[in-house]
Amino acid sequence: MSNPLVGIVMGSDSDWPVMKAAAEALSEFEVPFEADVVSAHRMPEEMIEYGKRAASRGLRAIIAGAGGAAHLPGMLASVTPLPVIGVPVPLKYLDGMDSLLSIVQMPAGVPVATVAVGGARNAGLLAVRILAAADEALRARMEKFQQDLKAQAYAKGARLRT
Ligand code: RP5
Repeated sequence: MSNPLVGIVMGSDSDWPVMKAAAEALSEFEVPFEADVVSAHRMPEEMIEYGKRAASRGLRAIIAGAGGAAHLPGMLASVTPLPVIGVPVPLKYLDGMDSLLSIVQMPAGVPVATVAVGGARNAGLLAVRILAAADEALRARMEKFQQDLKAQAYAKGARLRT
């Protein structure tokens, strides 16, 4: 995809079944993105390089997902000025609590916007909102999306009543 505005990174390709929901959300809003495996533990130098170069390459936000000892979002946030959205990926044990706590408990001064365990779709939508803050057309699309959500909720309620 040319000129990506959002970088989706994950610790392993095994995270993709969860992380692809972020890509789908960005695609719905036609936001260009890139998706890569950048492991904090298995390729630390490359991970730091990715974070350092992200802003100058034109990215405007990073979505980082990892499971277990999930250090990727926080480490990226420590080397980039861009907003970093962390996605806790649930693994076989501990229901993703390990990943959630690894990502959410950042020290003051190094923020990571953490979504729910497995919440990659919301990570994608949050990235859209970040971009929409300075993009009127994108903001209008987000408002339409929100109106549609409300209409769907009403329709479901109406089904219960009939
Ligand atoms: C984490 O280890 C990755 O983010 C992934 O969630 C987990 C397991 O990775 P694999 O062993 O499946 O490659 O760093």
